[in-house]
Amino acid sequence: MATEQQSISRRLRDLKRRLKKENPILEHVVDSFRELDRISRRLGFFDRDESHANRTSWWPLISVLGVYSSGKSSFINHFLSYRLQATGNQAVDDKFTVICFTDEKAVRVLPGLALDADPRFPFFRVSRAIDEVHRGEGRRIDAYLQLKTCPSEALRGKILIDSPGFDADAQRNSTLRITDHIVDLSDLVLVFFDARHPESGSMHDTLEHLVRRTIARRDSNKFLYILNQIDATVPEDNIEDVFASWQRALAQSGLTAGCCYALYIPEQAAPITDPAQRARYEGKRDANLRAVRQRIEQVGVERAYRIVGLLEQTAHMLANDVVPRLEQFLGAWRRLTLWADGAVFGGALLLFMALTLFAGYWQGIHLRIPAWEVLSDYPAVKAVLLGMLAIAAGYAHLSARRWAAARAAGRFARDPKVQELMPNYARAFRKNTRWFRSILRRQPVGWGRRTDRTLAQIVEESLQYVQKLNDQYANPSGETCPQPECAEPGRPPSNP
Ligand SMILES: Nc1nc2c(ncn2[C@@H]2O[C@H](COP(=O)(O)OP(=O)(O)OP(=O)(O)O)[C@@H](O)[C@H]2O)c(=O)[nH]1
Ligand SMILES: [Mg+2]
Repeated sequence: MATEQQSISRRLRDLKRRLKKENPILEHVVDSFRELDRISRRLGFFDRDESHANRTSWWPLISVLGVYSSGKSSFINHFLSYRLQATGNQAVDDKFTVICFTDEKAVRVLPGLALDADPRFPFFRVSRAIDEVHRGEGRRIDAYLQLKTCPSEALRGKILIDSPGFDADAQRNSTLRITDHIVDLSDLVLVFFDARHPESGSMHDTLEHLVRRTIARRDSNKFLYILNQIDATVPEDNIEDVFASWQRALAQSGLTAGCCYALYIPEQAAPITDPAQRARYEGKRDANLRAVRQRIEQVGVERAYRIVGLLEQTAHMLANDVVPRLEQFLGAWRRLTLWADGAVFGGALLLFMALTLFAGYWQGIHLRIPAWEVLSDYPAVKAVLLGMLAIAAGYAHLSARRWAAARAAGRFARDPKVQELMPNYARAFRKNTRWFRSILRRQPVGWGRRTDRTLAQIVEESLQYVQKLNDQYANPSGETCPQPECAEPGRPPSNP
């Protein structure tokens, strides 16, 4: 355990060192996360090997999702200028590939376990999340994930995720769970569509899961919708019609404003013979590829806001969710323990009274138990008997506390916020009900006015970080879309 903690603090030190060069504001954010970790450990909410800093990707994360065989992997290879991912017209990718930079010359492929067990990557402990939706599947993490390292300079300081296409029949809950996880963590989500197959089942699934369900998100501006393979429209020269019908499909799924691009991958397309048509298609393709690239390059900005946002969110969560729930738990535990003690000791007293009355040991208000009087010559035996009685009473009280703790914890089992972090809450409940903790204590262990002030200070700091980021970036939200195909907010997406 101690080594786990050392390795967490070593990791955070490494992170700070790297961020110092890249973005000094984030370097300080690491310290604030450390403070939150300390508070969480004192509350018993975190183990020594846990850190709030592990709940996010510190590197900008770009995911490529969408229709199968739409060219997701081809786009990644084009972006990296490296033939990293296999491409082909059948469903090629059957698992998610996390791609990160390496200084080595060669590409390495590592199993999903490497991602599941390493807190520096965005899939840390994702097997648990998979287990929640599909019991036992978490063990098969290698079937869902792999890690590839690649020496392409375009990748330096970023993480890319390639994904299996959305296939109407093959979608399983675990895959959707991972997709949701990726969407939550990503700073930029490229959703790919295929200009060749506007009506496929995969298209329908993509519209449902990655358009309809995501448009109401607060961070919906991180989604870019890409109609790929528009070179397929060259023979009929009907790019406008194809684009318009794609836009209608998006609009039917609720997307009335969003960043939409039409393009094709230069290396994959057959040459266009007619010079005028070639110039038109290539002009469109290059402008859109440039715009997508620009958004990818900008993603470091979004990442910085995301991390600062997480800091504030975590401080709020501890003060407004975790601590009030622990207080409620303590209240329930106290009441149940008092009831159980009352029942056990009251019952024992009643039984004693009934037996002694029945045996006729009461003379008025005086109780005379002959066997006890015989023992008056043996004080040591009396002391041992009284000691045993005290031990039995202590044991009964501890059992009542344990029973009450289990019952009180059970009351929270259906609370979705507790369910999400069940192991953490269970640990904090245990810490608060250890045998030497008084049931009369109202404040959770590790909580007090000072901790409350520290959390308020962290929230204040996070606002200051946001201001500093605003000062640092001329266009902090990265919301504008400097590309020709982008729809303006509030207006339907434009035609090409
Ligand atoms: N003509 C043309 N073909 C393309 C383009 N992009 C990709 N392709 C071809 O389309 C097929 C599918 O491309 P992939 O990159 O494997 O597609 P994917 O989305 O990664 O597919 P899955 O991983 O199976 O979901 C391959 O045969 C590519 O050569 C494009 O812009 N134009
Ligand atoms: Mg692929």
